[in-house]
Amino acid sequence: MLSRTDLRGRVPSPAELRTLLPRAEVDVDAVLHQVRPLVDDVRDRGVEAVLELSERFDGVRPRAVRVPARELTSGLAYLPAAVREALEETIDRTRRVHADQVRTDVTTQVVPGGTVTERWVPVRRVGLYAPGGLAVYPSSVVMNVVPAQTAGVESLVVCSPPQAEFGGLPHPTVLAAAELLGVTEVWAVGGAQAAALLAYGGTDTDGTQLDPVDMITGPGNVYLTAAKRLLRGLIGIDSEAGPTEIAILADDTADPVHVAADLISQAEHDTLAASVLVTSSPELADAVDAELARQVKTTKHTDRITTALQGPQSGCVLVSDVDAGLSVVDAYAAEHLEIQTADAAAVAARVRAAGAIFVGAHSPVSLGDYCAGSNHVLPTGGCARHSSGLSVQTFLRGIHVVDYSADALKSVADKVVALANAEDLPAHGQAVTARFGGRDD
Ligand code: HSO
Ligand code: ZN
Repeated sequence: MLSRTDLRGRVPSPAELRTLLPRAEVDVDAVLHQVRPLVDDVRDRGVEAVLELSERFDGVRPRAVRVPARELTSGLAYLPAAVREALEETIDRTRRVHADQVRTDVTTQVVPGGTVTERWVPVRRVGLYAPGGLAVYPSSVVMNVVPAQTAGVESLVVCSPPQAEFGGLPHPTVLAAAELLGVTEVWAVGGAQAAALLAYGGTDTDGTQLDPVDMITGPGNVYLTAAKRLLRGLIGIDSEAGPTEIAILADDTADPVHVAADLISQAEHDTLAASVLVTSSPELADAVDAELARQVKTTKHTDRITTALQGPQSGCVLVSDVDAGLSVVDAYAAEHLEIQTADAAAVAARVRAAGAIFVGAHSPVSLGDYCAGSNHVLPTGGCARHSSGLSVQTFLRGIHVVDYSADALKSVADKVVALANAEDLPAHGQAVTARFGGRDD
């Protein structure tokens, strides 16, 4: 079922590996020319343009962008008790993990009378996106809102596409998650127009002001990603999200039933989702193929999953041993990496690049998607080589506060002057010596 790449007996370089490994080609550039006019239209015509675009892309024209306060609670009524309990558990676990990420200001005494403090200040206002599309994602509301709230962001708005089925409101499970998190501002807008409205702000149909944000986070389709790329600079963004990915590093101790189930679980998101098995055991590869064939038939979204598993972005990579497998998974830098090998914790500790790592037989990715306490907004497309998933840190800025006394400045004045002169910027040095009668002694 999975196409195979045989790397046994070879040790390709990281650069070579990047070309050998299966990976989706998601061409954000290719849609930029379609997205730019939409973004400009929202900048120029605000909510009127947004509502037209919602009608065109979501098949519904909401009465207003901002969900009225009385509708915010409507989602909870729709929610089955078991789902509410599960969301509450997720919120609690996610809050506990993210509370431990809070950073405290650190002051370094560089010399007597001379200090540098790193002060952590939350971004003032953020827009958090929960996608619609093939599935609805109340869990993504939790994963965006919890780190922002924990960081101390004072103003946040959740955006999610309007649903024709629900009268132009976002999906009720999204509203319910927002309500359980204490979010008071939700906008019914999706795609590129959501990013543009968040960046530029506007005036709603009833005259309410929709304030622009300083930063947008959260995954969406390629149009939202393209809009975020266009707007970056005016606003901050998290790393660009492509289709979801799972890589599993497994040896002959792995259970093929679990491996196949986990590969299928992420393929369920999207026909472009990537499921990659890296294994030192050809027997396991065969058993996983057989299991995939059996399990795919019995699950709900068979067509979507089959397309994803058979796509060029999915496959099985055979390696000589777990060490070689580690080089492969590091080069691939998966959004999600499972380690299903003997001594999984020790192997996991050696991984250098992954959005999140799931250790051993009882830590499937879908646990992390919902209830582990970890964040599921993670870097895709190899971005895990340089970026991290969403965390409290995403919403904080570190500001250096420099505080030197006269003596502390004087004691280093000659060094500043020397460096300033070396860079042919003597006025820099004079800004220091001016404080000591123009002399640098
Ligand atoms: N696996 C997705 C997150 C998700 N899964 C939400 C289910 N719901 C990207 O990490
Ligand atoms: Zn998932």
